[in-house]
Amino acid sequence: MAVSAAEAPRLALATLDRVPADSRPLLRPGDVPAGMVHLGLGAFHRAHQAVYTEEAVAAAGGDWGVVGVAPRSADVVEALAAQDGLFSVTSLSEAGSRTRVVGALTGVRRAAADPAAVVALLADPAIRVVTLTVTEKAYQLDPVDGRLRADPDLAADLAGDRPPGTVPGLLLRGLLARAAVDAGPLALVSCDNLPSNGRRLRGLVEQCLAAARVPDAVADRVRERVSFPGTMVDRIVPASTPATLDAARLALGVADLAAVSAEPYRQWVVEDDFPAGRPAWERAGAVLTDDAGPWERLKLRTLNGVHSATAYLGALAGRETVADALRIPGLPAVLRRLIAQEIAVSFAPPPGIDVIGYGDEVLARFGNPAIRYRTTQVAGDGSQKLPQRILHTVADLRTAGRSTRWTALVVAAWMRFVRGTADDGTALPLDDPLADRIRAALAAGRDTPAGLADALFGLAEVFPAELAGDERVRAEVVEWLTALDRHGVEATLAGAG
Ligand code: CS2
Repeated sequence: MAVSAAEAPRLALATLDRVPADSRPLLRPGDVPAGMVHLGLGAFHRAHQAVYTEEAVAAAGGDWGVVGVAPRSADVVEALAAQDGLFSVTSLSEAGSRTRVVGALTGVRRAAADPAAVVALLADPAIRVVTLTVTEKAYQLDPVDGRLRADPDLAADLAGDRPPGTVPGLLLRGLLARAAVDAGPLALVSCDNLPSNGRRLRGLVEQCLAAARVPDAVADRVRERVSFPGTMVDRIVPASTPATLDAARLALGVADLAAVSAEPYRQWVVEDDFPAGRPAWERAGAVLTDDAGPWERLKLRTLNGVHSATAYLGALAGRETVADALRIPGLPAVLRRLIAQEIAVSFAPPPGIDVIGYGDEVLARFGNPAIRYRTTQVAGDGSQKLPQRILHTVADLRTAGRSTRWTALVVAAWMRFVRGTADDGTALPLDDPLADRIRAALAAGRDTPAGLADALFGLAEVFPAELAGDERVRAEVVEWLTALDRHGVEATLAGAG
């Protein structure tokens, strides 16, 4: 029976009996001892690793309860704490929706409120796997060369001048505390959309050890006991909205303030390098492999690259969601050409995968009208996303002497997006860790297509020197910028055949 928002009790262990039987969790928080920590309690983790881990433990057992740590956000921690760690995932498709409560979390913490408790948790011998979904920018790595960024908060964390507040700082202090008590081996698993995410995370830890001047013997002890499996993670999970919470309440009969909604599809490819064991994620459909690299390139270049392309062009054309943007006449055809003529020929896919077919499925997933993924959400943090999503493709196409026409359109769309005005004159948000640098570059340049291109190609954190100096790519980008400037997105795409 539907209950109104005001009268619905909160989702919690004590109210689970009010939840329809087929929506109840597979595990009861508290029944399974903690074995994992997850850093980053955003919607993606709740709809992805938490679901896989709950299903794996329900199928195969193991002490793999997850302690969820939010680096900063208080809201999600408060909501989950009040719900005994329970939350629901609603899978949305045109055919209907299905809501299920997930019981993977055995506890939640907010690092900013008590960093020492999180460092102690990372040093707990019971913890043998740490997964991360903290978004690209939280790694504080330069997207072009993977070097640690010069940032005052990070520097203070690495110097040990204060309790750690950044993700690299928490990891470093946690690993050092772990080595000090000899807590045993650990897998540190990046589940963010970074290129070679396992290698990037290893590089991050190495750079932190060096910057903090950790003595060699201690650094060696850390290195010997930590593995960095690479992963490819995939599920389209938009930010939750009041409508997400309403849908959960209607389905469950109780109020869930940590509810998320997602597409039904999900995929997880994980390198099987866990020195102290792992949940049987394969029992939940994950693929365990020796090398996630080809999967990661497939997904970052095709799914995420095309997501970003749709987001920039869609936002410029005033479309609120990715699904709305796909209804711009001519856009699906352009995206198919981008995939077939440039992305698919830029890298070696996993054996047996046809990139064009994968791309068609991706476009069908983006078109799911039940998923309201805002174009401006995908468009955010472009300086951190563009390199692995589009620019690595451009670099490989250049090396092979191939055309970069469609990837140049995506670069031009990003440039026009960060300039801050949609085709109808509406202001667009610049939500990016390099926003100040981008604004300064724009202010110093001329507001012409060539001036815009030159100003932004000069951002060395985004564009490697060889790419910024490539006259052909620059000319293609300027040509697209000129067309977008004169005609706007819709007419440009209509004439783009
Ligand atoms: C999106 C991703 O917001 C974004 O940048 O491209 O979050 C995307 O939805 C996921 O990677 C899908 O697996």
